[in-house]
Amino acid sequence: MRPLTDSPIARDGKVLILAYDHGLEHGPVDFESVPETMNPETVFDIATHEAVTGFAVPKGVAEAHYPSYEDDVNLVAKVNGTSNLWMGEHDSAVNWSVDYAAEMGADAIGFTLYGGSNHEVEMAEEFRDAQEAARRHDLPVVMWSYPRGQGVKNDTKDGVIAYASRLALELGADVAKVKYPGSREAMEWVVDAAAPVKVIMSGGSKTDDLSFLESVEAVMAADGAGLAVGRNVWQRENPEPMLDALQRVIHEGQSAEEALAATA
Ligand code: FBP
Repeated sequence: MRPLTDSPIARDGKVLILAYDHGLEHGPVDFESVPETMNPETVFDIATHEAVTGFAVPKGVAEAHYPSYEDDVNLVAKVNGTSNLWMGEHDSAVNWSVDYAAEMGADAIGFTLYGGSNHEVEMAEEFRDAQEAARRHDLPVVMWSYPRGQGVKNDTKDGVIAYASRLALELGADVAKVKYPGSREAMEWVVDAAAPVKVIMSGGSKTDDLSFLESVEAVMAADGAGLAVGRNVWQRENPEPMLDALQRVIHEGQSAEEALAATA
């Protein structure tokens, strides 16, 4: 494991990654509610908010826009990803080498692993190559650890999510990004299962301000390290108040209600 103390993707041990790989993973439909977000520059601008410690994008988006933002955002190179058009068993193509991501100036790499998929074995082997290359470049590794596929009956069950965070530890990630298991108590198990790997919550589809911030508060109370979020930030007409609130909950330890009251 690589301690994150000298990595810009963590601040005082807390992580807030803004994710923008949705054009690849879900397609342009995710940009319909706020059409300006189709333009990656709109979301790069959002990622310059002080609360954000890392910005996760696929290679093509980074090649086109990161050079203009390299002083303002910390790049998390999302090195694998697959479209929603693919209907087979869950899998993800490695479409960005770690060497090239490092050359481009990446501060960390992101890698999806679908534990439980019929492709888990080959994905774990691809993760090995990416993780070892990241070590050679001294880059931390964030695992999007999402159990899915024929081996997984219920991917929202706390035991399955604890297994997901544990896979990140066992395979050599530095940060495990997992789905929220629904309560602080369940999240404690998920965090304990991966220690000392840092565990962060994956944002999910857009919800109302309070319930979203309450889940982030529960993650922090469970000793989680923070959040990786996409739609719950940039699908808001004005994402700034939400990022202000996340700054308060993640970096300043406020409750969801305090943070919302302060940003109202
Ligand atoms: P969200 O906060 O919008 O859920 O983004 C986090 C993320 O992991 C993205 O990096 C990725 O594109 C998406 O979720 C995957 O979502 P899904 O659960 O539909 O595969």
